[in-house]
Amino acid sequence: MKHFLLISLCGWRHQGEYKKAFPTDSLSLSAALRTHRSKSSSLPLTVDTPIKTAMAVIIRNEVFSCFVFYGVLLVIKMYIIAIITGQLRLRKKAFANPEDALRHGGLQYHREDPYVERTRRAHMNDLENILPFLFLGAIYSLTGPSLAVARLHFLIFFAGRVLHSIAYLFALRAPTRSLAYTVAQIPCVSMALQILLAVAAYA
Ligand SMILES: N[C@@H](CCC(=O)N[C@@H](CS)C(=O)NCC(=O)O)C(=O)O
Repeated sequence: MKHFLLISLCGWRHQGEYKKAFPTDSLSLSAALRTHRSKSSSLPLTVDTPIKTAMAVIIRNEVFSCFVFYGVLLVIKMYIIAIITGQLRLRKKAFANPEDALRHGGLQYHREDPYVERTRRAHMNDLENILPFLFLGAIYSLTGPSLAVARLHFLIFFAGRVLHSIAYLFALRAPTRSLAYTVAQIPCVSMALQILLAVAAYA
């Protein structure tokens, strides 16, 4: 995987070759990828085909696929909180914008509601934490961790963030939310340190 990072960085010199191997229209691209996949298990990791090799590594990387699975679930979780916020606004008649309030009964409903604000804070906290995870997890996946260890990182983060949302939305007794937040931070700190170690040689 160190080879991968290195060849990715110096791969810009091989763009002509990349364009030949991976045409820009999607049908030709998928055909080229299929051909490459069928051949690549016998291909040595050489610097003459850096981008092809890098793309094949990403596509075949099971840790990356595992990361994508949990990452996408967390994005869906965030969408669900946004939908809940919208529904609560309607139910509690608490609108953030005067035009919405006018449409739903009058300007008096241009106001804040404590529970709508709670769901907004849950969403904000997701943004503060899940976006960094999406960055860290993607890079970490490419540093060559074992699938079991990587899955544990992703699963702990996922479980911690789901519990954080539940604790926030249902106002569970403290310190449930703080504990969930802390548990979810542990794999993130671990991934950040492992990424730094993997790239320290290039700093
Ligand atoms: N921006 C956060 C930073 C620290 C944090 O994320 N704390 C967790 C555990 S106490 C939390 O749930 N904070 C509540 C929040 O962000 O609304 C804050 O202001 O609290």
